[in-house]
Amino acid sequence: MSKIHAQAQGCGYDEYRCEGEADPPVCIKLDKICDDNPDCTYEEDETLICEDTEECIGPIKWCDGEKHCSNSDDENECCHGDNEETLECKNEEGKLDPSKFPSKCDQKCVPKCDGTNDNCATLHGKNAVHTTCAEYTDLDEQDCPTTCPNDTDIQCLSSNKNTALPLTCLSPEKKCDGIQNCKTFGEDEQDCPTECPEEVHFQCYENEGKLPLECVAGDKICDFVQGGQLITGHF
Ligand SMILES: [Ca+2]
Ligand SMILES: [Ca+2]
Ligand SMILES: [Ca+2]
Ligand SMILES: [Ca+2]
Repeated sequence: MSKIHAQAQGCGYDEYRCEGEADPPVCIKLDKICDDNPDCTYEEDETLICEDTEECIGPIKWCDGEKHCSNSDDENECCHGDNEETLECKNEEGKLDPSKFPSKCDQKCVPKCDGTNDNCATLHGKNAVHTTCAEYTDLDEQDCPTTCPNDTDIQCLSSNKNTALPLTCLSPEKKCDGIQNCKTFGEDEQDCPTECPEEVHFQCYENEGKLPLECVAGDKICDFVQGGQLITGHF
């Protein structure tokens, strides 16, 4: 056990902080762990034992990432809230949020289909101050669509080389509108025309070099009067 571990829990360096919300916390000397006498309110100092050998392991070595029981009893089930209760991920309106995935081990809602494994499968340090996720699975990244629903959609390139996720789909009007909507590479604003086609006689030069390109037919004029908004009118 590190010094930081004990200190941060409000107990001394040579003490274990018992489970529970007691204030001040229940602190026991380390030699009270596995001494055959329950000292903690919930008796975890005596009840965390290897099933096969019945060796008492105690709460500090339980779920610390290191195997102490020959059959790994102490490291097998280290999830938090690992119970029958189902975790539901809801949005602000109280409806199920399809963009979130219930990461049951740490009882959190994590981003689904964002290209990153966020689903914690095994936590370590059940009794540590800072629990860490020891193992992730990609359950939150399975069955994700990788192409946009409409053929005309602009599909932004993913910043993640190995996956098309997160999927960003833009409506075609977002192409060359002067706003970089594909956040990572901005490809919706690349290869955009910079000159008006020949059949159109001029472009509005106040807008020169900027997108969106405003092309005006020869029988119209550019008018910049209205609050800087480009409007066009006839001669
Ligand atoms: Ca004890
Ligand atoms: Ca262990
Ligand atoms: Ca994810
Ligand atoms: Ca755009």
